[in-house]
Amino acid sequence: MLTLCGFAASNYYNKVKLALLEKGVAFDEELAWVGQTDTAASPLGKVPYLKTDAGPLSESTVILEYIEDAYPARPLLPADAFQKAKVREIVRYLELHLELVARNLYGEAFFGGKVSDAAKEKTGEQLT
Ligand SMILES: N[C@@H](CCC(=O)N[C@@H](CS)C(=O)NCC(=O)O)C(=O)O
Repeated sequence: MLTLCGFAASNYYNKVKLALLEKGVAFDEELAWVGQTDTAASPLGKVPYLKTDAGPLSESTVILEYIEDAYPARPLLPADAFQKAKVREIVRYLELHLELVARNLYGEAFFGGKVSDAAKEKTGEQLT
């Protein structure tokens, strides 16, 4: 059985959760806030991490690759090598050049904080 650990406000957590749901793989969820993680499962204390019968895995993209390999019945990646690489390319762009950049705005967008106009402008430039 798989147990996905983390919290629902994490895009990385939801990335793995959606893959499991799309593939129809059974899993449990375990709430793990930042600061409450199992460092034996996630050495840097980040979420998500996945508990498997073989042991724990961390890093969302690595977890996605594991799920795809371990549960091939409903593949999310195309069989063709080039098309598969194109899907991974989109995922990488979203991770590095959208999510990480947009994260600069989360304090104001989601958590009632304030982001400076300069930070907003810089973030906007990075996203265009
Ligand atoms: N590269 C990691 C990033 C995961 C990540 O940054 N998760 C955030 C929550 S959205 C976290 O755990 N932050 C706590 C920390 O960095 O200490 C992955 O893809 O799983």
